[in-house]
Amino acid sequence: MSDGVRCMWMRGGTSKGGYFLASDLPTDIASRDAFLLGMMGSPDARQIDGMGGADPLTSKVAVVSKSDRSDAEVNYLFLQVFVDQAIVTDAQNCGNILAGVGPFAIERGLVPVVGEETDVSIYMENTGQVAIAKVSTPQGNVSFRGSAQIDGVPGTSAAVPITFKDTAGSSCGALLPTGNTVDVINDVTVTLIDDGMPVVVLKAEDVGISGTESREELDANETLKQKLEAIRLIAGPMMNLGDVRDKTVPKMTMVSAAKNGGAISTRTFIPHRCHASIGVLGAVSVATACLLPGSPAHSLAKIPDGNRKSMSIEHPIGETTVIAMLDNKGDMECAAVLRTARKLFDGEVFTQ
Ligand code: NQM
Repeated sequence: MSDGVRCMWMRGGTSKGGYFLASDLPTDIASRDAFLLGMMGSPDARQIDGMGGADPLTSKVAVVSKSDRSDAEVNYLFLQVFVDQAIVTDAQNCGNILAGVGPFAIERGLVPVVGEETDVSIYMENTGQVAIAKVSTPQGNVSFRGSAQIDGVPGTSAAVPITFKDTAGSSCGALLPTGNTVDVINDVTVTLIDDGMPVVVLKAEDVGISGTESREELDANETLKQKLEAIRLIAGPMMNLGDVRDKTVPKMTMVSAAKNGGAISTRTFIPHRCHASIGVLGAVSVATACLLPGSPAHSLAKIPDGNRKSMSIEHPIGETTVIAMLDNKGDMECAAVLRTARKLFDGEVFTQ
């Protein structure tokens, strides 16, 4: 394809990527993926010949369309474009890129503005759940300006609070796909959990780190990376994800006691590089693991009282707060996370 394709580039939460209307992309998946790899500049560690930022967090795509479902206004398909391999995968969702979907859908005319704030209901095709994003729409238009701050993004922007429901078992079929709160893989105690994102939760000390290391230090720790990948390849089939060699799930989250007054501290591999912070749905899964007696996270976590728990999930560059709303049985009813988003450009992108 030598013609340009209409695209909006946006920061969504702590990620960045291209937002497309489904109708602007080839319908054939092989042609679509070839286009996306070319426009991102993959495979290449520097993505020098494309739009990608040489990091999995900035090599992402949202494909959005009007929904004909009764419970959602738009459909959102998330695609991860690998940086250094010719792979485009829909095997995971992304709650950060999700933050840009509401504003994008309004700007493209898929959803009407209804007042100062507009709720956009979004069907997440990757996992089959609906999220509600509140978008700031003063004077009939999307506004990205505001006073909300999220760790990992300088400055402030308009708040985009997102509420998730029914995230348990999004990709694995059950919150605890093995039926156990705890499993042991390669002598390491793990919780295999999926509350919106499949995550292997393990104690940092059990794989030889303190949990206070920087992203750069962990990315340079080849021994740790080998240990994590060995556990991940065994965990994949146990979590009903099949062979995960070429998949970006499950994520690997190492937990330790919170250092800054939060609920827990985390370091997450997504899965082969350390996350600069933590994914949105990844944070929801970790928060849920904290609530499960017996899990490696539970013994380290500081859990607030009450059925509405504000849980600060600490990460290498700050924290992400998950508001967990529990039902009377103590199960997670819904979770909310504050994100922000920003439009960076609107135009056409080209592939080779
Ligand atoms: O867990 C990175 C991100 C993500 C995913 C990743 C995400 C989520 O920070 O919902 O947002 O885990 O690959 O964008």
